[in-house]
Amino acid sequence: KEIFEQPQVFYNTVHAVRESPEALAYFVGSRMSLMIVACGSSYHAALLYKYLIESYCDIPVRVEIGSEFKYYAPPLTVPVIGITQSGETADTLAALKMAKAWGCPTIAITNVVGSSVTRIADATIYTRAGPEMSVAATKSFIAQLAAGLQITAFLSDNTALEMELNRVNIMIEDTLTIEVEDAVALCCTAQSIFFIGRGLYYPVALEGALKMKEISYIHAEGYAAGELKHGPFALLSPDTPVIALAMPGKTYPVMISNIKEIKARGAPVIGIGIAGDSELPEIVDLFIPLPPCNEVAGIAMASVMLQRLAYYVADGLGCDIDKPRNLAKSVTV
Ligand code: F1P
Repeated sequence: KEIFEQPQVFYNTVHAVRESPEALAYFVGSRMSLMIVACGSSYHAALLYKYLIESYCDIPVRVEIGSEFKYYAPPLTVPVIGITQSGETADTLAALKMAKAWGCPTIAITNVVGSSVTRIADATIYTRAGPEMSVAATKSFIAQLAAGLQITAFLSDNTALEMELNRVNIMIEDTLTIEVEDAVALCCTAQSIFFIGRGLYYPVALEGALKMKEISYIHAEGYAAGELKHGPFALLSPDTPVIALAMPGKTYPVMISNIKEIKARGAPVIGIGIAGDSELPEIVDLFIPLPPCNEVAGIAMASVMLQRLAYYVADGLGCDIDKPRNLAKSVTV
């Protein structure tokens, strides 16, 4: 249900952020650099923000894992953004409090009105995912992505990007019915699964792997595609499928060569790309075609596709999808 709500969630969040001029004004004073802190899926959203804001706005962005912030972050007086669906994640709250104590302006991006993070931060931008009951984040991640894209469009004054965002909900809708049965069957028997991507698709791969391990209990790793040769190649085998995001853009040619290297080492590859691609289907074991799209829609569509894959694998293995073992919806201690 929550996966299916995502087209509307994307649309609602883009429009809600557009209507938050006071909170957006906090970003305007921060043209020098930004820091973002978050945990779990929200951390993966933060990595997407870094790629987006650095490439569209030329603003350096540093991203820290909430639980590591206190060890690595030097006192800086840059604006610090905390992304947290629940607004209650202890490590993210602690990081924002530290940032405030250093005199940094703080901005919360959260889904929950009146949550603790809104009382700590100087300004809040709300995502509009609605209540998320499932422990694994799906629609809240897409809402965070929508907010990040709209913030990027605002900061770069990029009306073309803003226009593109008006269509992404339709593109997500088109992703919800694409056939994944064969890929699910391949994953259900896997010992371990690698998810690989490059550029913006690297955080998407990290999030895909997190969804898979959270709800199906299959060991999964997200990797920057070029890093696989620095160790994980040793693990490649016919029992270790690799899910490769080979979407159009500047990372496509090098993804194709990464996939060939993986195939040469005996691992089956599920390629996620664009319908009509003549090269990718020839070199992978299974091809999942997404409708033709640009990069912005592509990251949303690929994220949703990986959520669906994890969902059906977990379902096939009889897992309790909404309440995975050992996990809590928000980690408050
Ligand atoms: C962070 C998070 C979620 C994850 C799980 C535990 O939550 O890691 O991404 O799905 O529910 O917490 P939040 O800070 O975004 O609320």
